[in-house]
Amino acid sequence: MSFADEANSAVPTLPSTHSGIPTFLLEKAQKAKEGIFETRTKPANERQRLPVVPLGIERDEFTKALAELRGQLGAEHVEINDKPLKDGWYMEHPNTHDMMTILDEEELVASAVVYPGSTEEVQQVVLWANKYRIPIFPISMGRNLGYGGAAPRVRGSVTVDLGRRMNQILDLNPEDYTCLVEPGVSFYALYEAIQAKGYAHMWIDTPDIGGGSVLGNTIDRGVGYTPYGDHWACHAGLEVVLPTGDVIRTGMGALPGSNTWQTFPYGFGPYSDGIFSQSNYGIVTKMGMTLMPNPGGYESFMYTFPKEEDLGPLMEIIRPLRISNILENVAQVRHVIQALAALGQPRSKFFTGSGPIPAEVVHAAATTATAVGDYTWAYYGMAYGPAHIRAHKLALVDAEFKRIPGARRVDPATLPADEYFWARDRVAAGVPDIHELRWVNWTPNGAHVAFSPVSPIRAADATALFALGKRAHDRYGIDFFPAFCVGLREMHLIVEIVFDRDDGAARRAALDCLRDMIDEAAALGYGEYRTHLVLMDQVASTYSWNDGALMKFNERLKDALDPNGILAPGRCGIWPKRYRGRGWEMTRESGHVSEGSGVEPAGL
Ligand code: EUG
Repeated sequence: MSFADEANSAVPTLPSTHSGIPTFLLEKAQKAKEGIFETRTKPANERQRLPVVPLGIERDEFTKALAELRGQLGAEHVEINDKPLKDGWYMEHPNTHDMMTILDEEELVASAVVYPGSTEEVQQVVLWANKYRIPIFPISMGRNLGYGGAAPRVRGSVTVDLGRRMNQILDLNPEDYTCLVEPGVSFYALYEAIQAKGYAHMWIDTPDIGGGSVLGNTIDRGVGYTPYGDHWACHAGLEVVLPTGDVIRTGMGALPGSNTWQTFPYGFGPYSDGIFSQSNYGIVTKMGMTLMPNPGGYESFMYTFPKEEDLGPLMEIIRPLRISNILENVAQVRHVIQALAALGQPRSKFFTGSGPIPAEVVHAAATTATAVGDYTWAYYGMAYGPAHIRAHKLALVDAEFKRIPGARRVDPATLPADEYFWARDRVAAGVPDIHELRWVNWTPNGAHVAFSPVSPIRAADATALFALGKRAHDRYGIDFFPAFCVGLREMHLIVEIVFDRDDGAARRAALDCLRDMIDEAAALGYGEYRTHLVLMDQVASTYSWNDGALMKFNERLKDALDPNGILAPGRCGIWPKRYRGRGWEMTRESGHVSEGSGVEPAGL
């Protein structure tokens, strides 16, 4: 299929596929797709490195093992990854590799993909992996874009795509405001199910784009933008298949017949849920999630601040307002360059030179090309509740924000319907969107990988991280897109580097820039809340207090729970015993190869 044909082919919809777009977003998605394929020049892939077989098993043995698994799950539920790698786009993403590759595209690839249909079948896959010592890598839906997508960390792992056949909302409780979901339920699908039931009194919380798995995003500790924005904090209860094939339910789920699984997260005894987030200690097959009551009204607001130096004073104003809940949601403080990028136009429309787009060009383009006009920082927030309650909070916010000279409240009535503001408005009201995708068009074949450090909400931290990021981006000639997502007492600075994934030099520059930022941030005492597969070893190594005591503890857990080291080896920097000391860590020095020098023999 040519790019033009691909651009015009229909976007899959819900409910015909679990990963589809809701019909209310179909037109937007179709437009987004056209924009993406218009800027695509990357030629179709022809595989150079076949067959892919994970280290530690001979090809014949691997083939035999897959045949056995076909017998167990059904032949149609086991696929070998030996075809050309197809990147697709957000709504039609691959489960075979990272479509936003920052390495050689055949580096982070699966050998095969399997589709279990139940918790029992997940157990079977796990037992099979133990029998043959085959690394498996579970994904919910594979939309962890910017952090590795669907790709496994160990080349040739068998990807366990949970979402394709396990995508039911098992419970949606309008009295307790809770739900119980399987891995294949997206934010789009959960939103649609709630609307279809007429449960207007319940809101979900969604990330910027709603195609991701609710369960997957939450166990990766993702963030959304309502008062329920800390997804992990809002979950209640897990069902987990352990790496040895046992299955457990956490919290109240451990008590047979309990009706409290989704309403009390802790149960009795050690709170074990934590070890199943950002780890490789188990495969989560069910998750409870709490839902927010419809607050009975809401109102988005946007303030702009003229100068780069306003960032520090703004953070000092935000902190007490946020901690005391006058600012009620996870807000974003974004740089004006992102307003340009959010137009969905390539950067070449504004600037055709090399190196970072100059500040004057950004400010001039913001003046002429956007409805909001020029500024340096924008705060996007929302007030919740009936009008009289909102009015009180908004008045406090207005008085505080206007202490910054030149602060401007943007009147939403002046903004056209497709202005980025309205995407923030919907997302902060729990309505999933796809608007945020627009900035991938900044470069041809646009891909993105995130640098995501956390810090307190303070002037000194915001300015230190901003300066650090700016310096690193300038060093590599990359445009700098900083967005501060303000939690309750901390903020996640999200810096997405957008690069042409068909350009080896651009990929390399992005990777070097990310590695610099991680090291420089750690030297100042900052760490990342989440990271891309390729950066996990480096980020894990920065959490090194007391001679790496935390990683030693993580490794003890890994050895106890996964003695054969089959589950997602290397995920979050945690390597099983069989892999340790064999050069599997991927660092700047190691040359960015996703394989080490073999594994300890199985000794079957
Ligand atoms: C974004 C936010 C994130 C993240 C990656 C991307 C949003 C980009 C708050 O967490 O991890 C606009």
